[in-house]
Amino acid sequence: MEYREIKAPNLEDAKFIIKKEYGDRARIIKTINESEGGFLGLGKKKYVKVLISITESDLLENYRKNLGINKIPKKEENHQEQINKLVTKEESLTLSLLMEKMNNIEKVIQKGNSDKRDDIPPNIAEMKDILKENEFSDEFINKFVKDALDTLPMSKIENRVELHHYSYDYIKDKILIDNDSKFDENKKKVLVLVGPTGVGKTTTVTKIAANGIRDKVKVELITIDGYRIGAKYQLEKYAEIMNTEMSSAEDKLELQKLVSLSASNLILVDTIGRSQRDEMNLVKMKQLLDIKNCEVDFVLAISATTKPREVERIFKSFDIFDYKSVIITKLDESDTIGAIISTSIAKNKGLLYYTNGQRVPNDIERANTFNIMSKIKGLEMEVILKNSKF
Ligand SMILES: Nc1nc2c(ncn2[C@@H]2O[C@H](COP(=O)(O)OP(=O)(O)OP(=O)(O)O)[C@@H](O)[C@H]2O)c(=O)[nH]1
Ligand SMILES: [Mg+2]
Repeated sequence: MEYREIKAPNLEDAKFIIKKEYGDRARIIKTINESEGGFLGLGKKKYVKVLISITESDLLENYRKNLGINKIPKKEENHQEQINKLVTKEESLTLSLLMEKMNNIEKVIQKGNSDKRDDIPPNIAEMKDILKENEFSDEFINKFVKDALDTLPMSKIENRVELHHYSYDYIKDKILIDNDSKFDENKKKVLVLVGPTGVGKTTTVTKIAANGIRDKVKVELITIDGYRIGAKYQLEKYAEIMNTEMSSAEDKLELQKLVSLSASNLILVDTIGRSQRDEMNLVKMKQLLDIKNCEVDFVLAISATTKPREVERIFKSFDIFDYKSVIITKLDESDTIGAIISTSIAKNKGLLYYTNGQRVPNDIERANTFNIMSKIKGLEMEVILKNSKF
């Protein structure tokens, strides 16, 4: 079974197109009235979207009939050639129908050859699109589709809201939250922030410090970024404002000494931003950060603005630090975090914080499943609200 979405100015036009394109055997499943454009609610253009089901053989047969082509194009033929062949035969249709037809032909070829969505029910296809829109990895999406098809009865799949509930729980149950990294006055803990350049490590270190101080934790800041003009100064300024200790370590011995002698409960180490491609310097930094005789957690800071294809690479490059958890920074600049969520799930890393602005100390939140799930766009509002704490 194939599913098609037809867009037309009104239902009558949509039916005309459906009849012309797919003949009598196309079945209308759903009609949605929508509007687009306009300004402040004025001048919106109304249109209707109609979802129909049709079998693939009928579909191709109808294309063939409509376009006056006797042979169904072979699958191995170049897609563009197929489209060109079909389009050049088309002389009588109006330009709009022609455009519609080309889109549909492209979809048939794509679906037939690559996506294999032929058997996917429309609600699962829609959820697949939502996950894609949120930039979840292909691996995550494919597993989701498989699990949904394997575990859900058809009655639940066909109920859109039920499927949204399932999807919400599916993702929520997989997200890991780092709840262990609690800072208290009875022990000494070192938190080392590593990550690519400019993601907001120094800013985040100061935000965590300020929140620690607020919670009556004795906090100390250490930077190993003492060489860069301005880098040390940036942290020094914040330490001064927060009235907390701040030191700079130039080598492994110095760092170890500072940590061993510290009487603080939370020692935050700010590191030098390193590109995920700069493997040599990442190894050097790892050697410097080899702190002994103390509880040390490495945390990867990664910006929500990172391109999806870079996310996995960053996670992988910083593997040498054996980081325990992840901080998502700059969520105010991009709220598309599917790539970071799916990669942290795949790599078994917990989410610790997310930051959502430049203001110190306000723009930081401890991660929990609810606030992370609320960042996923496209899920039904009633599903979000039902799971919301508020
Ligand atoms: N919009 C936004 N900007 C942020 C956030 N966190 C940090 N920044 C800004 O990002 C810029 C870089 O922040 P830093 O804290 O210096 O980043 P860094 O990772 O320490 O940079 P390097 O040490 O050079 O690698 C600054 O302008 C910060 O104000 C955030 O959550 N949202
Ligand atoms: Mg920095």
